[in-house]
Amino acid sequence: MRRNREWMVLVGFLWCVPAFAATANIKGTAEGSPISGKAVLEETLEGLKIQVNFENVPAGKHGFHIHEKGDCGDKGNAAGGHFNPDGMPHGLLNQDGFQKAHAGDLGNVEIAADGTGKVETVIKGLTLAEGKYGVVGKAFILHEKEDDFGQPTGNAGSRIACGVIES
Ligand SMILES: [Cu+2]
Ligand SMILES: [Zn+2]
Repeated sequence: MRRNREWMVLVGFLWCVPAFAATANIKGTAEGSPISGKAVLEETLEGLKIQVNFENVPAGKHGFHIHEKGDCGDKGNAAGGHFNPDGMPHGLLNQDGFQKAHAGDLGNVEIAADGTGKVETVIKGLTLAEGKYGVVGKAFILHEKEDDFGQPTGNAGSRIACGVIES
């Protein structure tokens, strides 16, 4: 019996091995919007590496977050609020940590005059595995305006692009 149980634990463990990489295809929410973003997420020893390459975005700073629902309908509004499993105030996750920011608070993306911009960050604690801090099945949202880190969600305005995180 004991041996049987160990075997089941092993199978269970293999079943739960997290996806190693995930992607999101970010698209403009407005009809005919040229905005696009390709996101790649990878588990690393330092944390979850998130890389996004944006194209055709208006120049300047734009708030960029993970929102709680993987649904880009209704101009991105169906994605719900910021991913916030701990019920914390809005902040900047990499600086403030999980006890002082939403788990989806990635800050701002700076877009150059040619409409391109990049996100390259590693966030300790977020994961592609299931569970409280799992981001697969949630959505990236790019906002119209800069995230000024004010409450409750950074005053970043409407949702100009959205993409569901898929493993
Ligand atoms: Cu947002
Ligand atoms: Zn937030």
